[in-house]
Amino acid sequence: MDTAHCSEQIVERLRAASRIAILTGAGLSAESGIPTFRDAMSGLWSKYAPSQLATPQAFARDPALVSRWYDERRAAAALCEPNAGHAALARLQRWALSAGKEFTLITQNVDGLHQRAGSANVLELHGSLRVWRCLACGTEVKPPAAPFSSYPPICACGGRLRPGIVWFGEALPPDAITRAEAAAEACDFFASLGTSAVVYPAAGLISKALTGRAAVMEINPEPTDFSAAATWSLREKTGEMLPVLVELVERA
Ligand code: BV8
Ligand code: ZN
Repeated sequence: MDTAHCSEQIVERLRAASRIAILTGAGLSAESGIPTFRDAMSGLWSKYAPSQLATPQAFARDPALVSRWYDERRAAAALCEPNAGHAALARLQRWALSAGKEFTLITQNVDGLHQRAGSANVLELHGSLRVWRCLACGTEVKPPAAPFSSYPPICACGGRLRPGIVWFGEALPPDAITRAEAAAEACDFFASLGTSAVVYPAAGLISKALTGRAAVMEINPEPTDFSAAATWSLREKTGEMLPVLVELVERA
């Protein structure tokens, strides 16, 4: 089905929806210059795959290396700007709430760009680069934009700081995943945006939406395991497609 024909149907379903749930992945931030998880890494990190570094075992084995990787990603994200896709989702949330609809934005991303674009109440399933936690006293630290001076960074109590990130093998924040699953089950419009949909339990949200009564829209230049089951699967970039859809929704 061509994108123009889909767009009319999508806008119609969005305007008729009562409960909207959106899941985003690294593809949303790709047009802001933040590499996705499957992009090859460069420089010091070129010999690693993200999944090798994004584990408690990697941090235990080499806390300086892993905390440097996260701190460099944090500093890099702070220098990036939200793109038109982030801005469109913030506009869509304002439109939905003003029309008396429920709107839940769920992200797998840890870069904070949705919040910087103006989205509110973002459910961060995999934590945030901007939050670090002390292994000794549990204090949560939101460090200034400048990189840490040494790795692994140390808490005021002398304890070691770890990134406030959900690593592979770790449980997701109970409140975030519980609210995300409830939204995916209850919604009548679900969008899967810029995600390869291979990481669980986040990808399971798409299944929950499909099992319910939701119309499901996917936007991704590449197909995923859910493309065939989606109501609409658009081979587009989110930074290009989302502004078009939100413009049509607001105008209709
Ligand atoms: C857990 C933080 C249990 C780190 C991340 C079934 C059930 C439960 C668990 C599992 C399960 N099966 C397997 C597991 C284990 C595992 C898992 O899912 N493994 C996968 C690899 C098979 N899951 C876990 O370990 C989870 N924990 O279940 O714990 C438990 C329970 C109780 C008690 C103890 C334990 C934890 C998962 C979270 C891991 N942390 N992130 C960090 O950032 O460093 S996941 C990380 O990878 C990202 O956050 C992201 O979620 C994921 C990558 O996915 P994407 O965001 O989709 O990014 P990706 O690069 O893959 O794809 C980008 C897409 O964008 C592409 O499709 C591309 O085509 C597209 N794109 C590119 N440009 C654009 C675009 N799209 C649109 N526009 C563009 N311009
Ligand atoms: Zn401490």
